[in-house]
Amino acid sequence: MKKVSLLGMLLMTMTLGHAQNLQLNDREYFERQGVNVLVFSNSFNGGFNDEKNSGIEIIHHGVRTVQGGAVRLSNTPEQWDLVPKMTHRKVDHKKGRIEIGMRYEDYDFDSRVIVQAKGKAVEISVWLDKPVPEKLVGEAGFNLEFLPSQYWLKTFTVDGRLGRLPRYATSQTVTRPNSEKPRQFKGFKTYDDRGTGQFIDPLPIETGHNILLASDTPERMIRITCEDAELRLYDGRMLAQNGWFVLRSVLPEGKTGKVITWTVEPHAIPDWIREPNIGFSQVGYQPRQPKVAVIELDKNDRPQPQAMLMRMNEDGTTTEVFRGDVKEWGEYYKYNYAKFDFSSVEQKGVYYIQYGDVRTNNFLIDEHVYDKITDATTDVWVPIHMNHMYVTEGYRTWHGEPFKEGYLQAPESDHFDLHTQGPTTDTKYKPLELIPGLNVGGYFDAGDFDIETGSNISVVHNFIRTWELFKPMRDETFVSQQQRYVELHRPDGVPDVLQFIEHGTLNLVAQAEQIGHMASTLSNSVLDNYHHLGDAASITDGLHYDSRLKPYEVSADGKSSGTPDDMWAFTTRNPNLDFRAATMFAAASRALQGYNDELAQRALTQSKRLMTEATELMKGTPRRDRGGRGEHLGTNLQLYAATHEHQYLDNFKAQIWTALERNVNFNIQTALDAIPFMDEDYRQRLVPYVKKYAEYIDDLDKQNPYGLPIGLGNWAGGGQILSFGTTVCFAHIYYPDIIRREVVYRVADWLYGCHPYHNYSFVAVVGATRPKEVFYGNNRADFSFIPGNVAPGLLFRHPDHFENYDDWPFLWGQNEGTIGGNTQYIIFGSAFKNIVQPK
Ligand SMILES: [Ca+2]
Ligand SMILES: [Ca+2]
Ligand SMILES: [Ca+2]
Repeated sequence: MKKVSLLGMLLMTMTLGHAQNLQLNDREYFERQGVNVLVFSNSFNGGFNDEKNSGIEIIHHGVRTVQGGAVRLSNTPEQWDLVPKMTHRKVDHKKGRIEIGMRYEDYDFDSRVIVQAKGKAVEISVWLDKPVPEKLVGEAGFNLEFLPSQYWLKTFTVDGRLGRLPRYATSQTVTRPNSEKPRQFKGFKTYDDRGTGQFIDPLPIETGHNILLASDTPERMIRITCEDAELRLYDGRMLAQNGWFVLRSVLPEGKTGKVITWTVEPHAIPDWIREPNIGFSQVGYQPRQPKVAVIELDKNDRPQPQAMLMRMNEDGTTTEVFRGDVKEWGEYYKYNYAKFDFSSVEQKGVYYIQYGDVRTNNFLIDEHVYDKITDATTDVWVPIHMNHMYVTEGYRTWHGEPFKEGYLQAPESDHFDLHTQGPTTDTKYKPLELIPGLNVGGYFDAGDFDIETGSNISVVHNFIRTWELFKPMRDETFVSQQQRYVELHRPDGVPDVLQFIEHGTLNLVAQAEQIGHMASTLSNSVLDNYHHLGDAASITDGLHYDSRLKPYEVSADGKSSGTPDDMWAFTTRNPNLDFRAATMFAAASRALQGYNDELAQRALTQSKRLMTEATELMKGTPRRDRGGRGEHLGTNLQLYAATHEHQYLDNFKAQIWTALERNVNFNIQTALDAIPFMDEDYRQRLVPYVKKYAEYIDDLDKQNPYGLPIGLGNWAGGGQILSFGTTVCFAHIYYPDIIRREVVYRVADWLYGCHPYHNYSFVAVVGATRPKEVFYGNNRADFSFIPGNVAPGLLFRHPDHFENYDDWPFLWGQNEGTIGGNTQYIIFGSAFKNIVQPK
C-alpha cells in the first residue's frame, strides 16, 4: 500500500465529507453522488403547457423522479392548467443558491423561489413582494410532483403516521362551484361538468409537517419538512391519468416576504454508482455486420478492461467465445462511454454480453434477424390508426367506427392542439354547419384522434414511396370501405399498402372536393374530449349537434343531440398545403391506377385544380415563404414522376445544384430520389455532394459515441434519426463506394437498443428480446403499447440528461408514436431490408 501522510488522509476525509453535501456545480444544478437537484434548468413552455418536464426537478440515482416544483394554482395541476412564466433566474455560485422569478400574467401575480444548498438538503423558500391576489387566496401554493410509477406501492410516514402510496388513484374528492376554479389555459376547460356547474377538487391523502416518502426504498427516499405551513399530499391521477403525486403548501393570505420554507433532503446511497448501460441491438446481428456495444458509464465508474461474448449452447451450458478490449470513447454529457467490438464473432447462435457483473439479455446472430422489422407496424399499428372504420383483431375490438356524425365548419377560434381558424372560414359553409362527406378514410394523428392534414399527406406519400420502390405484396389486413370494417390478420387478396394509400387518399380527396381546398386539421371542438383515452368511437355521441336542444338532450327521432361534441374542420386556406396535397394526389392517382380507378381519377382532378389555384394564390409571395427550403424541389420531382411532364423535371434541374450548394444535408435525399429519372451524367455530378455527406457522417463519430445525429429538442430526435437512416440507405444503394455499408447498420442498432439511458428497443415488439413496454399510444392509460409503434426515443433534459421512461407512458416527447413517424419507419425499414437481406 502506498504510504499516505496524516495530512493527506485528513485532506481526503475533508474532501469526502465535502463531496457528500449538495454542491452547486458548473452546470448550474445542485449535486452530490446519486442526487441532482435542478432548478428551472427546464422552464414551463407555452406550447402544450404543463408537460411534466419543468420547474424544480430531482434526478435521483439516475432517474428523474421529481419535477414541477413551482408556485401553482391548484392542488393537482393538469396539463392545461396555467403554468408560471419564468421572469428571471439568478445563479449565485458564491452563496450556493438559485433564485427564480415566476409570473402568472392572467392574475398579475408574481412570486420568487430561492433554492439554497444546506448540507445534504436544499432549502426551498417562497417569497412574495405583494400578497397573494384575492382571487387566488387558498388556491396558490408551492407544489412539488413525484413520479407515480416510481413511488406507488412505496411506504411513507407523515408526522409518524404510516401509509403506502396507491398503485391506482382511489383517494377522495369534493366538488366546488366552477366560479372558484382558477382559469385554465386560454379559458379552455378540461372537464365536462354534466350541467352541475361544479368542478372536481381532490382531497389530500395525508397532511402534516414532516414527511418521509419511500421509507422502504433507499434510492427513492426523500424527506420534506416544513414548519411554517402544512404539507399536503395529493394524488394527481384523480383528475387525469397522467397526473403525478403532488406535495404542496398553500401560500398564506395577506403576507409578504419569505412566506413558506421547505427543507427537501433526497437520500443518497453511500458511494452509489449507476449500473452500466450496455447498448446493443436487441433484434440481434447478421453474421458479417459490425457488432459494437456502446457501454454507458457513471462518471465515478471505471471501465472494465475487457468484456466477453458468451454463447448459449443447446445443452444448457454457456461458452465464452470471445474476449475483447473495452475501448474508452470519452465523455458525452453526464456519462462516460466505452465500446466493445465483437464483430469477429460470425457464427450463428444465441449470445449475451458479459461485462463485469453485468450480463445482458440474450440476442441472436443470424442472417435473418431483420426479416420481420416492419411487420408489426404494417400489420398492426397502421390499421389500428385507420379512422372512420371499425377495427378488430381476434377477440378484441380496438375501436368502433368513430365520428359518425361527421364534421362541422369550425368557427373562428384558437385551438389547444396548436391550430387556429380565422379570421374567415374560406368556405361556403356557415360556422358550425355540417360539411358533408368528411367522415371517410384518414389516419389518427398519433396518441390523439385528429386528422392532421399535413401529416396525412406525408403518410400517403410514404406509402406510395414504399409501394413504388419496394412493391410489398404483404396481405395481412382485411379492409372493407363499404362495411367500414378492418380486421387484422385476415388476408383479403389486396396488398395492404395499396389499401393504406386508398384509405389516406379517401379523406384527403373528400376534403378537397367538399371544402374546395385542404383543411388544416379535422379535430376536436372541445378540450374535454381531446384528452380522450379509450375507444375512439366514444369520443363523440355519434349524433348531430343541434343547438336548439338543451345540453345532453337527444331529439325525438334519436338523430341529434344538444351536446356540443361534434368534431370541427379547420378550413383557413393555406396554398402551401394545397400545393403539397396536389403533388400527393398526382402520385396517388398513379399508384391507385388499376386498383381503384374511380378514386385515382378523383385524385387527379383535384391535383390539377389545386395546383392551378395554389400557384395563382402564391403569386407575389416571395419564394422563401412558399413552403420552406427544398419543398419545391421535392414537389417538382413528384410531379414529374406522376405526370412525366418535362417542365417539372426542368424546374428540378434548375434548382437542385444551388440547393445542394446551400445545404447538402438538407437536400441530399431529394437529389437521391431523382436518380431513377436522371441519366448517368446526373449521377456523376452528384458524387462530390455525396462525398461531402460522407464527411458529415464521419464527423458524427467524433460528436457522440453512437455516430448519429442525436436531437436535443423538446420532442426526442427519433424522426431525425429515421430520416438520416433513410438517406444513408439510399445513398449506399446508389453510391456503395462512398457511403459504406457499416453506416447503414448504425440507425438499426440505435433503434433496437444501442442508445443512452437504457438498452430497450424503441420499436414495440419486432423480434427484439427486450422491446420497450410502455408507449404514449391511445391505450397509454393501460401502461401498454400498440405493436409496431416507434418511440421518439431519448428526450434531452437540460443541461445534461437523456431520458426514456419505460414505466410511465405519458410524456409524449419520448414515448408517442405518430402516423408520420411510423410510416417513415416503414420506409427506413424497407430500404434497410432491401440492402441487408440475403438475396
Ligand atoms: Ca394531433
Ligand atoms: Ca389486404
Ligand atoms: Ca355529436
